[in-house]
Amino acid sequence: MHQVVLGLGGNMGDRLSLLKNARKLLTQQMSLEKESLIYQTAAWGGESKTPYLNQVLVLTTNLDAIDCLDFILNIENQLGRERVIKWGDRTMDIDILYYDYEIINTERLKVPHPYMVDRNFVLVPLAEVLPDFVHPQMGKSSMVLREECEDSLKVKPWCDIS
Ligand code: PH2
Ligand code: MG
Ligand code: MG
Repeated sequence: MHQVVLGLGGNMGDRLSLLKNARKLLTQQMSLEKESLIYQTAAWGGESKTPYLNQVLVLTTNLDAIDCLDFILNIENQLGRERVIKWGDRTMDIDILYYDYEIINTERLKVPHPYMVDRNFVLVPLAEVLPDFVHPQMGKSSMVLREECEDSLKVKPWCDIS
């Protein structure tokens, strides 16, 4: 079994239902171990003024990393994802933050997610669910990464999923 940590987010459509649907589709092939609260966050990077809902899930799966990626891309497509511009508005983005303790550096897949350490909308929910997990490249826990992050965008709890 592998532990995979996913960052979910979207800022178009019925954001809450889309997060719930993503979770439902993910758990068809993976089992859910932990989920963060859902946070409302200002759009990071790009030009968008539309706020996101973001959440981090911890799952276990038998899929290897590249099969996880294909599975996730398929779910994004099912949930209406269209890739128009980088960091543009989207219904659902699912990023692999961590896959076990692996470092993966291929053209298709980079793990840990290269931008995660710059983003409060990832680090706040991550520190909630895996405070002590150490980033394999940075050598720092989620809590330390969150404290050191210079991102000033607000990340506010939105609601519990239950
Ligand atoms: N995703 C992006 C770009 N900007 N901003 C927030 N708040 N949340 C996101 O998930 C997000 C973003 C590209 O993946
Ligand atoms: Mg992303
Ligand atoms: Mg993505």
